[in-house]
Amino acid sequence: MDKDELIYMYRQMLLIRVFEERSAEMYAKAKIAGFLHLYNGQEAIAVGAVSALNPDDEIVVNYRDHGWALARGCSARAVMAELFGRADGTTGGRGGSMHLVDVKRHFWGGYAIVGGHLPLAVGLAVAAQYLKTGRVTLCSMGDGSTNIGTFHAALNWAKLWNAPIIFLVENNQYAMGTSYDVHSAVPMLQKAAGYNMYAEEVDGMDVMAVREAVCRAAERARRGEGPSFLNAVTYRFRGHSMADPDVQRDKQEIAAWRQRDPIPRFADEVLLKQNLLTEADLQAIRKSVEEEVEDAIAFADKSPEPSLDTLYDYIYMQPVSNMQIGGSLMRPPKTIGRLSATSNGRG
Ligand SMILES: Cc1ncc(C[n+]2csc(CCOP(=O)(O)OP(=O)(O)O)c2C)c(N)n1
Ligand SMILES: [Mg+2]
Repeated sequence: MDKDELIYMYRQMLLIRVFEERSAEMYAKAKIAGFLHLYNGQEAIAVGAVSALNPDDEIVVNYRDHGWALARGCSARAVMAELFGRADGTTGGRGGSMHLVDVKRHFWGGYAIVGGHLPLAVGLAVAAQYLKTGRVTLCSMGDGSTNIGTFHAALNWAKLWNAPIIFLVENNQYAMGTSYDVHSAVPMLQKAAGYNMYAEEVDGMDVMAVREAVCRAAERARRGEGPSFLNAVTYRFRGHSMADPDVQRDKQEIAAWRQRDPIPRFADEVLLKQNLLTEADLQAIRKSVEEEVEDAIAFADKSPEPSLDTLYDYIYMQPVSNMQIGGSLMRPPKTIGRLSATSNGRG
């Protein structure tokens, strides 16, 4: 990789971190409704993985998706507008935090049902194989998802069909507040071995290690060698979502993992050590990232809410008018407003 590519990766990780820190503030100010799952600590995975793929390779992820959308090149403006539920968001304000999608960028989202996206990812991979597009599908998931039925169905079909897919587990070692040892009967790689699938464990706090592992897996898929399984060991620095006070994890454990923060680590071990950047350059990058996020917030704030007239759009393949759907009973009442941020569930 050349210097500019390395600096780009650093900036992308920092952009995700700053974007999410500001998102948490916007959530507290009730600018963002619904759920908000932050990616702090896991940035090296999305940035490393995306850097190893072609722009038209397919990516499918779970609800912890802001970092993936930004790493894939969605603008901070569009992602923030989506979090705000506004018309200029990646999904027109309809999806919100957990359903960021950008079809142009082959970024299929953003799924809230744990493990629900895995069979969809296998479908994308089999389609690419059938149509001979040469595209690889990358499907990321949490460690908790690896206990669910669709995980096993997806690995089975992927192996049986020799599908060009990479299953990337973002193993932050917890499903909500439940640790891996408590939620899973066997070690992670044994699950891949159950389907006789090529597997590797990778340091998810090291952006270059993730990039190299995904490169290897993508090359295998393109050579027709079928699916790969990567267990990227990582840690999230905050609670499961904004609704989680994070009382179940040990404070010392959190502090120890924070010492391995992938962003300063990459700056120290690569950028500064190889004299690619100075401390002053790092400060300048931070400033430009902070400005970009500030601009995204201002943009999202000004963006309009989706019009009520479009409430039933994108539901049917062949659009029908509101009247056709159900006459006056199905039409939205004129008084309907934005859902209040304070009426959220937990999540
Ligand atoms: C089928 C299903 N069951 C339960 C939930 C509630 N739920 C949301 S996230 C989550 C934990 C998932 O943990 P993991 O897969 O490790 O992902 P992480 O949040 O750590 O990224 C649970 C149980 C859900 N969304 N879907
Ligand atoms: Mg997890």
